[in-house]
Parts: sequence; C-alpha cells; structure tokens
Amino acid sequence: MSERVPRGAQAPRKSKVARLRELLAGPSPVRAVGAHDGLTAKLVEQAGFDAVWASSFEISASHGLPDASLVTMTQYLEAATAMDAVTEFPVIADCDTGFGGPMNVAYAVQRYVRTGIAAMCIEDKLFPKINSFADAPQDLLPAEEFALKIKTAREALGDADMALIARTESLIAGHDLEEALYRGRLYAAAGADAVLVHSKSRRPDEVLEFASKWDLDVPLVAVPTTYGTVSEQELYEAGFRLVIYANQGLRAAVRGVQEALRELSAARTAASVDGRIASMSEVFALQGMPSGYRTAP
Ligand code: SPV
Ligand code: MG
Repeated sequence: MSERVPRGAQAPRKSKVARLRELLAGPSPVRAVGAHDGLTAKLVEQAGFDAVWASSFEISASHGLPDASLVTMTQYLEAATAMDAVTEFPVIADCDTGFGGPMNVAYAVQRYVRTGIAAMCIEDKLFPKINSFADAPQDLLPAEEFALKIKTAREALGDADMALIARTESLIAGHDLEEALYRGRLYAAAGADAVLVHSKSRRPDEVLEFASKWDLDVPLVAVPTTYGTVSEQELYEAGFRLVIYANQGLRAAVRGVQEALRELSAARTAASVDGRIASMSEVFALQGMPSGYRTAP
C-alpha cells in the first residue's frame, strides 16, 4: 500500500463496546482520560490509556463556555464522534443528565448508538446541571425518576449494543453514603452496565467506603480529581474497574499554551518558543498526514 494513503479507513476488528466490556472484566483497572476533540483523543490514545472520556467539562471549555448544560446534545455528539473517528479505542461519552427528560435520553441513545461510541454516561442531577466542582446548587433528580431514565435508555437500545454508565451525584450534592448506595443499586437494577460514584472529597475515604459496601456484580467507576493521591491499584482493589482522569489533559494544555504565549509576547520573535512547542511535523503525524508528506520546517 502506498505510504501516502491515509490510515484509519479500516473497520475495527472488534466493536469498541465489546473491547470496553472485555477490559472491564480484565485483571487491571481500565484507564480513561478526558478529551474534547479528535486531536486530544489521539493524544490520550498515544499516551497508552485504554479509553477516552468525552468530557462535558472539556467540550464546554473548548467552546469557551462553562460546563452548565449550555452545549447542546448535537455539539457533544459531534465532539464524541470526532474522537471516535480518529482513534481505535473506546469512547465513553459524558452525556450530563441525558440532555433533559426520558424522551431526550431515548433520542440521545438513538443518535449515539449509531456512531460506534462505546458507552454513554448519564448523571442524576437536575437539568440544567452545572459542573460538580462548581460552588453552586447541585440538586438531584428523585432517584426513581433517574432510574426511569436508565430504563428508558436500555429500552431505546433494543438489540443494539452500547454500555450505559449511571452516575450518582449524591455525595457531590451532600447526601450520605446510604443515599449514594441506594441510588447506585436502583440504577444498576434499572439496567446500568456500570455505576459511577462521584465525590469532591479531598480524600478517597468516601468512595472507598462506598465500594466496600457495594454488593452487586456491576462494575464501579471513579473520577479521582480531588482525591487524586489514591492510586489506580488501590481503587481497583476496592472494586473500581474504570478510573477516569477527567480533565488533566485540558488543564495541561491551558498551562502550556499560556506559558508559551506569554514568552512569545515578551520576546516578540517566533523562534523564542521553538524549543518548547511541538514541531509542525509532529502535528502532521498526529493529524495522520501521509508520512511522505511530513517534511516540514
Ligand atoms: C467531566 O469531565 O465533564 C465530568 C467530570 O463530568 S467532573 O468535571 O468532575 O464533573
Ligand atoms: Mg461532565
């Protein structure tokens, strides 16, 4: 085959959802990292992680907007599809509250499942939601109403396969562990393939205690943003099968761009930043430019 034929046109050997399920049943934690577009998803894949988290925080930030249900379902879908199209690993789409009520959830499922995206995650906050770490009201939908969204999502899937992750924000909203466990169990019974228990504690204790009381054969998911000193292995041993580093890539990019532009602005010559930025050929490679075309200044 000519070196100038772009890669990426072949169908994946195994569906991405099958790959995700296989990883979740494996002997080590599945590691996902947040991204917001095709390029950042590729960086996650190249860094050796197992999956990409199409983060609502990152996608909103990439539009210069707060993570507050402002970006539409279609925009989220487009971003997740762009990630899926240029990577071989599973995309886990953060779908906030499911974009509204049960009918919105069913519609979103119908749209996402057609793309090959491996999993959708929906959370039990009220629509419109705001980012879990915002110092703002974090009100929950009644547990039974959210369970209905999961049931509706499962029914909307029919025979099609895509993993459904139910996320409880009980601990974020200030409820106790019993409420979080009640909700997690209810969502698992409604058809969730995995349960994400989110926490803004500075310590991992509450999610570890949640896991110690989890008595169902449904995998748990952790997002160790604030309790970041816990290791993946500790989380895995406690029962977490998927660990999501939700936003470290975007935060690294913000810092890197700020510093380079500050230096460029002060020095007033392009060469001042050459040593600290990626070369054009590196970006060509990331873009999938045919290798014969990659010679660049
Ligand atoms: C995201 O990355 O959009 C998440 C995780 O949902 S958090 O920002 O912690 O809510
Ligand atoms: Mg989110």
